[in-house]
Amino acid sequence: MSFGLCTGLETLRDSLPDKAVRTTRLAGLLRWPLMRIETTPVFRSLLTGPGAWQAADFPGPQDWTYRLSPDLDVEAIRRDLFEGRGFVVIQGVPVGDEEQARRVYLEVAGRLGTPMAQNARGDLLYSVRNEGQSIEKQYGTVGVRFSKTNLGLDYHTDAGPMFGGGTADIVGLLCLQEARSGGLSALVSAQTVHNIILEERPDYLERLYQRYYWDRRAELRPGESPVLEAPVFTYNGSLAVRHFPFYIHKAPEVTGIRLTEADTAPLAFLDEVMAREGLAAMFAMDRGDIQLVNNRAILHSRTSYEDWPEPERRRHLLRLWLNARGPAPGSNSPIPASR
Ligand SMILES: O=C(O)CCC(=O)C(=O)O
Ligand SMILES: [Fe+2]
Repeated sequence: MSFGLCTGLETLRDSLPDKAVRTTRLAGLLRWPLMRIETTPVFRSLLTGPGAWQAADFPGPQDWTYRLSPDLDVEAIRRDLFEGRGFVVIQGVPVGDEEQARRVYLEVAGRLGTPMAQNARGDLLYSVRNEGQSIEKQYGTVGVRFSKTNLGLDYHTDAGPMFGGGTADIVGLLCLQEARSGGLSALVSAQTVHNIILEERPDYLERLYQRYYWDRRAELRPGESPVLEAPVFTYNGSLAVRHFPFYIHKAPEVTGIRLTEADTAPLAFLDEVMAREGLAAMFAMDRGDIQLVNNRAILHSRTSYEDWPEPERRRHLLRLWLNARGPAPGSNSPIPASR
């Protein structure tokens, strides 16, 4: 279905059924098919269980750390990711030979899911390192990402605005080189954050279950929409989070639809909650460590960092996105990798 341009566009859009191909405007009213993620009713009870943790619940990093060995317990890792705290670190990947490290990484992670393409080019392993990009000056160019800078990254989930609205079930990061200083990882539980917002600002929680526009920052397949419409929280028997407010704040440049205080205050509050003392599990990744996080249950961040002067000693992580469950019911279904 496709509609011509007309006045009262927003009214027209709102009157159209979900999933229908609809039109909206792009800098002078170009047309594109919209991508929408289904919303769910707000979950208004406190979430309990091992997924609703705070840092103090763990005795220390040994609680979430595995060691790579021939009898690595992949089923225990899977349970940790999907029924437990939502993250693990696997130590001991040999990284002296990068090709070998890539093979081992793909082999281990491949036992948990199917690697997904991370950009329109189809990369399955993506280098997170400072390539001197300027988000400010180059934003909107294909491949310009925070992951190619040494900036700190605020709490987010990965792949939020990516292909077809699909997102990764698991995010992996293998550390090939550490920074000279900084670059620490911090993780928070979406369930814990959800509980806090429910108790303190239930009105904000309502908004976070409604859709926002997300700029998809030029990482598009032919014919795809440059924006996604998706809520931050959904609850389909379990809680799922999708968060990268920078791209929500960028969306008005594409859609022409301004964000109001009622849109932005809940996002800011979410960030404020995540920054609270005592919530985050924090750790440094060493060479040969793989961090795996459940990308719907955990929000991750890293502090800014400084590199060694030698180019070959730059901090370098290999990122992997896994589809671990096959297409999930509802809207967050990941799209498998294609090359
Ligand atoms: O550099 C890190 O530690 C995390 C990077 C990250 O979150 C990302 O690339 O999405
Ligand atoms: Fe990330």
